[in-house]
Amino acid sequence: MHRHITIPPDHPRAGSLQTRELLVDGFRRGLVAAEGLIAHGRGEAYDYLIGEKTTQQAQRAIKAAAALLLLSRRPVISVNGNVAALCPKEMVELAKATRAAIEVNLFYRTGQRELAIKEELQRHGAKHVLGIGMKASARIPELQSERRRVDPEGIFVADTVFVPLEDGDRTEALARMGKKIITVDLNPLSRTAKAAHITIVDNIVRTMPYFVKSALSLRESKSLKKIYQGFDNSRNLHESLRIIKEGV
Ligand code: PTJ
Repeated sequence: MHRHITIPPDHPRAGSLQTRELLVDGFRRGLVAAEGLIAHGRGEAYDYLIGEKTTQQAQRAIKAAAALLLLSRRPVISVNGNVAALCPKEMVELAKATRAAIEVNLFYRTGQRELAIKEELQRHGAKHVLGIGMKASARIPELQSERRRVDPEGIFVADTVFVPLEDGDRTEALARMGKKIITVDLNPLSRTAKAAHITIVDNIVRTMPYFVKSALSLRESKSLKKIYQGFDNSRNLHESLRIIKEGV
């Protein structure tokens, strides 16, 4: 029997508790890895330090990321268990807004979870989901075992990959393959945060609605290159760290 808790809407930490419930529910539905619950706890700690808001730096990073996806010829959006539990609808909306492909790409890969995530994305309107089963047959060089498998029609041939909440080894390997990397990571000190070209230091729950809106509003823009080229990720990470240290 699963316990269901009702979170009082006036609880001072209602938002954060609701997000936890999404993950726990995602775990019970077979979307989230047990390790994903721990990863979220680490994210929460950084979120607390950053003030649980989408900072101006994060807003700038989101706009640059939307511009880059729109400029790319073969953009791919990578979805893992945590992302599927927290924001499946927005991932599909972003893919549609930027004409990106969606690929399920798991760190703790199991066929069952892959399928559950694919179905969750389809329930939210995804037409075609890459990276499932034998289709994930190409390999990221230098990585070991199951963690290196990617879809030969997706991440393997992508020019830009959006990999939120990603492990450092894989982000670094994808960057070495010459791909432009966009990530969401609340920890500005992580290897993923440093290896990516655009790091959105924000909770993915807040990021995604803003990301979809930005992509939709930039679709006709003539300044995409300017927006993307004006973005400096090391400055972005430096400023995000300063906010954590100094609170402003
Ligand atoms: O579903 P799978 O098998 O692909 O596994 C997914 C996880 C997230 C478990 C896997 O990719 C993993 O172990 O990731 P890491 O190495 O723990 O990195 C996740 C990063 O995301 C950490 O730096 C966290 O601080 C950060 N993070 C966690 N939750 C959030 C977050 N960043 C933004 N928003 C969040 N909600």
